[in-house]
Parts: sequence; C-alpha cells; structure tokens
Amino acid sequence: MTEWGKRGDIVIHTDEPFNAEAPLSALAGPLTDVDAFYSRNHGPIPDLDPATWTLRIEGLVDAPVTLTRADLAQFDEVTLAATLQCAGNRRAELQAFRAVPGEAPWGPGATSTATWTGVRLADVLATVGMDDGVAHVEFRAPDVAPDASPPQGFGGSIELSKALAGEVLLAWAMNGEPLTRVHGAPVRVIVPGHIGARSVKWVDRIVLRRDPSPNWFQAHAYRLVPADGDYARDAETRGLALGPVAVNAAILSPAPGTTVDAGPLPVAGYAFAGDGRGVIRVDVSADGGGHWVQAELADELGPWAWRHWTAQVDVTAGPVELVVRAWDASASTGPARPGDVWNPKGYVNSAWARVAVTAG
Ligand SMILES: Nc1nc2c(c(=O)[nH]1)N[C@H]1C(S)=C(S)[C@@H](COP(=O)(O)O)O[C@H]1N2
Ligand SMILES: [Mo]
Repeated sequence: MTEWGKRGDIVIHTDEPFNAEAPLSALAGPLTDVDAFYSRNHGPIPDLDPATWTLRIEGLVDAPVTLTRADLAQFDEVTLAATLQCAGNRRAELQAFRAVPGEAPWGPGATSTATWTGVRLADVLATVGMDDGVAHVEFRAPDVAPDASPPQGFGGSIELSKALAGEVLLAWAMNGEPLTRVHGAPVRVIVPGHIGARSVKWVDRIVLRRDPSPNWFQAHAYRLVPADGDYARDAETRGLALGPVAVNAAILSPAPGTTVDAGPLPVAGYAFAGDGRGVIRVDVSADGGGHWVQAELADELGPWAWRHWTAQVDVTAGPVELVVRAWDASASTGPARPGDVWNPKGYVNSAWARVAVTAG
C-alpha cells in the first residue's frame, strides 16, 4: 500500500497534491478496483466528518436549503456504472509532439470505472424552488487549490439540462464501498460522460446560476485553447469550456516497447465515448493505420461506461506500430495524430492511440 490506500504499482505523478494514475494492468477489467483507481487532486485532501457535513443549495432559489447526509438518504438510492476520465488522460502523447510545461505527463491510466451509489441530483433539485432564469448548476468544494489564481476552493458547473438528466449523482459509495477520503467522502458529484473535473469531490455547496461558474477551474482552467494561443492570456477569451468527453481509445496490451512473437497477436484495450454516445466500433491496425481489423467489443456496462475490446492482428518480424481508433454513435472518431489535437494545456487527447513493439 502507498498513500491514500492505493496499491504499490499505482503511477504517482505528484505526492502533493496527490496525483496518480492506474497501472494499465489494473484497467483490464470492466470495473477498476478502488485501490488502483486513478486520483486527481488540485489541493490538500480534506478530512470531512459525515456527521457534521452539510450540503447547501443556494443561488437563484426561493430560499436556500441545507441538507445533511441523513436528509440525502431520504431520496431514492440509485447505482450506476460510470467511467471518470481526466481531461489530461493521455497527455504524454501530446507532450511527445510538443511540450506542455507544468502539466503532469499522464498516460492512458487517468481514467477508471466504478459503480457509484447515491441519489439523483435531479431528485434533490426537484425539491428546491428554482427561479426561471437558472441555466447552470455549480458545485463547490472546500479544498483550496494553490495553483488557482487567486487560490480558491475547487469548483465547476454543468448545464441545467445535464443536471436534470437523471444520471448525475450525489454519490457516497464506489464499487459498493463507502467513498474513501481521496475520492471525495462523504459525498461527491458524479457527472457521467463529462471530463472528470466536473465530478466535484467533497461537495458542500450547489449554486443555481444564470451563467457558468466563475470558479477558476471552470472560467480559466479546463479550457481548450487554440494551438497558437497563449494559455495564460487566452484561456478566458479564446478557450472553450470542456464538457462531454470526445470518443477515444487506448491499448492496454501489449505494452509499449515489448517484444512479441511474430504471427497472430492479441491486442486489448478500452474505448470511451462521452455523454452516453456509446462506442459502436473499434478498429485495430498492425501497420500504422494502413489496414484495419474490427475488434470484438465486450458487453456494455451501460451508456456511461467505457467499452473494452480485443482484436487479433498478424505481425511479421521487425518493428510494428499498433494503432487503435474507436467510433461513437455519431460515427465520429478521433484524428490520426496527437499533433492534430495538440493544445496549450494538453487536454482531451482523442487521437488514435499508437503502441510500438518489436515482433521477433
Ligand atoms: N473538490 C475537488 N473535486 C475534484 C478535483 C479536485 O481537485 N477537488 N479534481 C477533479 C478532477 S480534475 C478529476 S479528473 C476527478 C478525479 O476524481 P478521482 O480522484 O476520484 O479519480 O475529480 C475531480 N473533482
Ligand atoms: Mo481531471
């Protein structure tokens, strides 16, 4: 065990704040064990007492409401499988194209899947007298992030339509176990299909608003700035706020740089399409993208989770470039090269994933 109950082979990028990605071997199953689930934090991990924790709902409401953990338990309990994917997942491939200074070189392990148990945000909001002008729902947490300017608690917002869609949860359990501190205990938001940053941990305040959250992590960070832009200068003016995750895929085995037998080679990985679009096809190539075979898709875990896939390709002795691309229900796939989607903070790498091996 390492910090925060994580297993020894988790890949730690920084200790403070704690940022660690899942070892690829831990991502082969449909659900990710909690001790291998990636964790992304912008500040110190709060230690909140569930007995005194409250959730205040305010903003454009008739009257603010304060709920305890016991109040939340009065709503219908639901459990759903959802993949969390950090906007920085697979940033290292973007950094190999062009530097992204000051940002962790996440591999394909900044994503994981669990079942989440809690209550629907929609059910809770239905009990609050909401003004007509509400268009965004903001979540706030008490962990103060030193990298924000000025330093402030973590937060973000989603559109009201998403908040009311039924899949957005206030969750207190993960894979059937009480949420651990590092994953947001006692209660966190789960926004399935959107970048991980919107799934605010340790949530203690919900603000109903006309406009998106002014929180630094919504208004400045987690924005897609054009490749020729300067992040500090352009994030708020030319940056697009990230929301639903673009369709993407990664190869979990074979591992990069390994030697494999010439002949039939099994290749396996995951694919994910945000906002419930679903992965409908996965193509795998053993010649850098010249020819493709269709992978076999594992059973669906539901609209909010990744889809595992396996394929068999034939490789001849020598260097081999394995490539994977996934297609979603809108018949979209990512671009061929990371350079096609490179952006100043290295977010949402949706390029085809490539793994170089040697066949011997
Ligand atoms: N309060 C709070 N919530 C947060 C964060 C944070 O730093 N503070 N990080 C966000 C980001 S960027 C991601 S990717 C996910 C990671 O969730 P996990 O640590 O449970 O895997 O939490 C999100 N929620
Ligand atoms: Mo993230």
